[in-house]
Amino acid sequence: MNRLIPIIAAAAVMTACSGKKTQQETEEPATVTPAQTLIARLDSTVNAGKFYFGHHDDTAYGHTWAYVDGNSDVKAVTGQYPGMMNWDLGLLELDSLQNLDGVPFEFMSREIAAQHARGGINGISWHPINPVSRGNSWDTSTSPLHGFTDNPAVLDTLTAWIDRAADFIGSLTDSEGHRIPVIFRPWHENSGSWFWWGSDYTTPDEYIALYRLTRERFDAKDLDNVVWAYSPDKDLTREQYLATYPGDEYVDILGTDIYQFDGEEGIDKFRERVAAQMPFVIDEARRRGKLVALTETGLEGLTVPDWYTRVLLPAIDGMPLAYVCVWRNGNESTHPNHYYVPFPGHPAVDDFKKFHDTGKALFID
Ligand code: BMA
Repeated sequence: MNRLIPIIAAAAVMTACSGKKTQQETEEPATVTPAQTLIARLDSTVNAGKFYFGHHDDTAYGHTWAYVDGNSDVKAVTGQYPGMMNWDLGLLELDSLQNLDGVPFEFMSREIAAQHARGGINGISWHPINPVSRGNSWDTSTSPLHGFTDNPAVLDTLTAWIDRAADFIGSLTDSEGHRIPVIFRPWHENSGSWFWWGSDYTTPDEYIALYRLTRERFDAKDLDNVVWAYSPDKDLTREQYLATYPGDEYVDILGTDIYQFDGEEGIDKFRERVAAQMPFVIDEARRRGKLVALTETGLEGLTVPDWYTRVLLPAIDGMPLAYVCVWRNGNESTHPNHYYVPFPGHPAVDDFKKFHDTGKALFID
């Protein structure tokens, strides 16, 4: 990656490029935002040949527990928390106190601060309801985005929801009141057609307008702690990937969600998918001075016990990824097979420890 400009210098260069007075002329220290600090950290991680290992809802609940202070399935197995935790804003748009998976937003704020305090990083995704049908993100019975910029009912609703998301993210502060940087990854997997913002329900221009509206509303509130990720799904050509790209001024991380399916039999397909897509994403990121991430991956139920070292690590070997995030460990009471990291007693424990011990994936105490 050629993003090695020290961040202070980068801030000074940006000031200079914007035609404003330079640091020397004004003798004011250049302001380094929390977002720039996080980007610089991710850069140096990539340059060291490592990536943050991420897990969704890591400290909220695991396979056999929920809301137990300090608990984490990743920690129970490896002794450390994942270097990255992901959280989801779904239902924040309705001012709900809990997200779509029951995680209280107050708990989320505290855990984001705790993860930041221990030196880890946080990501935020968002599964909002369909603004017209009021069904969930997967309700594609109506296509709210068709013509939405000229439809005040939809535009106003989305704008209000985006503002709520911005207010929440802007409220994330550490013990000294400083904003905590987060990776925000709205409108993900848009190349598929399972969400109402998916490709069958929007034109590329409408998708880009939605993503840009989101960023513009955040910027209007002067949020300086957001690193923006773009993450379409698998099986795309470079042209398809770029067709809905919001633009270099809107995006910091070029990502892709690629899961493995079908246990042992699906390994080759997963490898092929990663090998077909990540190289052009990496190439585009390099040319644009952006970071790259495998924004979601995993094998549900870990039916291949050595998946982490036999499949995942070789698939991404040598790729300059800032992070690799796997999805949640649903509770066995409601989601018995919906987990992506092993928990104590699971056959994949030894391999996951090996994955941890390679030192390539960053975990945190
Ligand atoms: C999906 C599943 C769902 C969950 C959703 C949002 O992949 O885990 O059970 O509600 O993500 O977190």
